[in-house]
Amino acid sequence: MLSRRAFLLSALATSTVTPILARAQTAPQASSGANDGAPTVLRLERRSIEVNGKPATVFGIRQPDGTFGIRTQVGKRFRVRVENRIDEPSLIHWHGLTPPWQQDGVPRVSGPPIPPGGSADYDFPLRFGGTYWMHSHQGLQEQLMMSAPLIIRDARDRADQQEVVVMLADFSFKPPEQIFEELRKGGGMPSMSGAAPPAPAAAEMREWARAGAQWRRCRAWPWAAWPPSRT
Ligand SMILES: [Cu+2]
Repeated sequence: MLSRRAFLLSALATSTVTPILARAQTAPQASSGANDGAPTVLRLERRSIEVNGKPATVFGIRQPDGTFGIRTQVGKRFRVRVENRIDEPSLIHWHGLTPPWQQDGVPRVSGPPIPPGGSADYDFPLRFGGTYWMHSHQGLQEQLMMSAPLIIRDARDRADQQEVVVMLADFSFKPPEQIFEELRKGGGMPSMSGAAPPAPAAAEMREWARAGAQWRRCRAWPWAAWPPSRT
């Protein structure tokens, strides 16, 4: 049994899973992304997708025009307003960016979550380019796809090349709370003999749960080490 992290990494490495969230655009698009004028609005909302012919309701982070996430560039400010349009609190972490800690989007560390119907404003300089992502740090919302691309272009990008952003996510019709509870109880895959020692991945997941699963996993991504210092 693979841990979620291992699955994600293997999916990224082999691309053997079907991308269920993909957008393709030709770079660059001057009208998209954060800017120095009015804030870019990101709406946290529920949306419907289809997986293997069956409908499912998941979360999404989209601009009012339907754009998933943000594309912007080094040198601009990350001026964003997050509107919570779901019926539960949420807070979005800008994975890979280096905001002031109060804008880092970790509930009860950076600040309180955004209540249903509320909003939060973000404003900080973008110093590094990269292919990042944004995701909820509230409960198990990220497991229900409360995530989106976060693309910061820099001078090395070439405007004459097509840019395609593909974001992969694993999905289950089983509610994430149920999956988490099964992992917490030691529900590894039973062995052929029936002795059912816990699989290493399940043991690893339980360890993460004890230590704060989301934060640990978030920090474990390789690009979390870049840039090397935080402001
Ligand atoms: Cu993260």
